[in-house]
Amino acid sequence: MGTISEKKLKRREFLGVAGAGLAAGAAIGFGAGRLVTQPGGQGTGELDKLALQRGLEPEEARSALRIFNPGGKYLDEFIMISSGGHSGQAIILGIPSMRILKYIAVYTPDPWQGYGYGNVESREILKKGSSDVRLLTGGDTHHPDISRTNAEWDGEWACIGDKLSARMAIISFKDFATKEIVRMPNMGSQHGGAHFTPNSEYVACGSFFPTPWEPGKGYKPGSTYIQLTEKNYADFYRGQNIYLAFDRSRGRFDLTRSFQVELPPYVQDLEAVGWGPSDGWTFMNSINTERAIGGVMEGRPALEVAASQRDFDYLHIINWKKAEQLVKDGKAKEMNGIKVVTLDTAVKEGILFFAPEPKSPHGCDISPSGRYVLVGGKLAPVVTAYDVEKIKQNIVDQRFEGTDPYGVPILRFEEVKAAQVEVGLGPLHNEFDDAGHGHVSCFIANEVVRYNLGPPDYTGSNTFTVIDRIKIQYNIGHLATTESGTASPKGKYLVALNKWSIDRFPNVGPLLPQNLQLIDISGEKMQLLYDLPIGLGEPHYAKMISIDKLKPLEVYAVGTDPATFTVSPNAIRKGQERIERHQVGGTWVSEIWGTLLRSTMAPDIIRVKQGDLVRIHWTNVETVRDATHGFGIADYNVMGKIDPGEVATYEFLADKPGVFYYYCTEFCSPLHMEMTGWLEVAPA
Ligand code: RUQ
Ligand code: CUA
Repeated sequence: MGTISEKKLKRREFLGVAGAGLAAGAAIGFGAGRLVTQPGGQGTGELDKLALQRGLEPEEARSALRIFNPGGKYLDEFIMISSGGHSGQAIILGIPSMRILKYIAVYTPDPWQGYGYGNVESREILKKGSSDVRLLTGGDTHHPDISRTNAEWDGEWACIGDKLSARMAIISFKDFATKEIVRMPNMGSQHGGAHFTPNSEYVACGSFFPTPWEPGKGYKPGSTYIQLTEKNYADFYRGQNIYLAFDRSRGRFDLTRSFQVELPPYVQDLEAVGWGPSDGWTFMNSINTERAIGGVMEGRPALEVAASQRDFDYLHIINWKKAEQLVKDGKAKEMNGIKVVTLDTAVKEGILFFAPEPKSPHGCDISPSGRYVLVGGKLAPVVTAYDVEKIKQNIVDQRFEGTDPYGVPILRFEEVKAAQVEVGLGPLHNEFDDAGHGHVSCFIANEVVRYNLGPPDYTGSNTFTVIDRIKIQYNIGHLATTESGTASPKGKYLVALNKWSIDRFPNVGPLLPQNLQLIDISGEKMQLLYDLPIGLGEPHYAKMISIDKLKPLEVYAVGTDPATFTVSPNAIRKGQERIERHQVGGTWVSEIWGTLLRSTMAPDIIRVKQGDLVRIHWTNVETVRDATHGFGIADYNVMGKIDPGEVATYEFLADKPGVFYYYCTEFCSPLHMEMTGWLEVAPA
């Protein structure tokens, strides 16, 4: 074709390049009237041309303008904390720009952040967060949450769970760094999520795989053994839901005030902790209520077949306030360092109830009013809405259809259901906006589906009806809307966290990035704005908080120990540097107190003897923002950073003689290349 293709013509018409379209303001739908076309109609049409040159459709060009954030401007309205999946990290992004601002090392060492490479503070965090089996240096982060005041996020702390080894981590939003990891007792793995109670008294989290469970003794990783048979599984394996007591002033968990509820050996899945009418209650999904154990090579059907037989599993309903009172009344049993409300006690005292739920469900989310629990059917193409008021009334009235094999009362489905919304194939997670809508990810249909909630969340007609849907590329697992999971979501944006991304990006080999897609949810029709490849582990879940709720530090006050945000006992001032050698037990310790200031590492010569334990306390005495210094020693696997004002300790055994270089790894000044030193290890 000699001239312009039809498609291009159409686009040119739309862009207003053809004909009279270039006249003032009429040019292109993407606001370029203001940018390039001057009043009076004398436009250059430069943006139009650029869009054409790059083959961009008008909507694509418009989307680019809607989210583009030039350097130096602060146009982002939200900060998103996303899990980094099997990278063991958390990801911080700006929304709507979708720019990645930080990876936070949580369960996995990271040399840039000085996490796990000789740095003592982070080593202690990883050590404390390990099990008795061994030091754990990997994790599978799934679900973050943010600390709450009156059920609203206050932006002080975040927590994020490790699915792999049942751990919970606390991150401070003062410095976006991990402060503590705890290994949750009696649990083998977790997938309930991480959920702050409305005033951050506890973080609730449920187990995934049931653990072998010695009655009265519980489970200890690395020692409890009960042979895996179908009978033993039913009789001597158990799930758990934990309430980790949280000390918000220190940002630490307190196991002595924490408690657990023992659950039947179903595979417990995601949960939610309520507010408003659901305050005091936890709702939690389950799969495999068939109690299948697998055994394809032992003559049994595959687990996924045997575990999907029944049309209903059980929504677990836990009265956690009552459980807390039972613990205070001394009715819990101590097992492996935590108080456990046993299954028998939970049944007897009215702590635990079930409601049938179709069918191997996944996400469990509470509507902004606190009135509805929305369950994504996964194998059933419906979102089931449970009415919390009905649940509570039926419990008061003791209206049950029977009990499960462990005596747990089962509510009648029809009595507690508010509605079922037919959404499509593979519904997983529900997130909400400020206009009474739910948005559910449909994994098989590759869609986000929007529906109306019921009153008081949505008071119009057509309650619990699908009103819009948008295609996603591809296989959306999870999604996040702004401040969903609180009483007042903000609307505007939705991020789809997709598990597949085939054909979205240039091929960089068989391991493909995951794909995040930004969607505008402010209008009647949802609109796709942007794709963001994430070259890290799978982002299972994310939370988006209004940026003005965060009050991060700019620098640490000089001499700060970031673990506690107080003055470190090892803080020194410039001129107070010193080296000491002393014996602890049978070991010689060379202990160094040094300072970092552009462009000197003092000391710049450290002489020790082979076999010494070398302990270096660096105080970065800078007071200027961004004056971070790095630290790395050749051949000793020591690496890290020391932020302005920070005191950080690095430790290693100098077991090989030689003369080793160390240097600042951050290009911090014109004389950065000179910011170096020597470590001399004299042969023993
Ligand atoms: S969430 S299995 Cu739907 Cu943890 Cu990813
Ligand atoms: Cu300090 Cu480079």
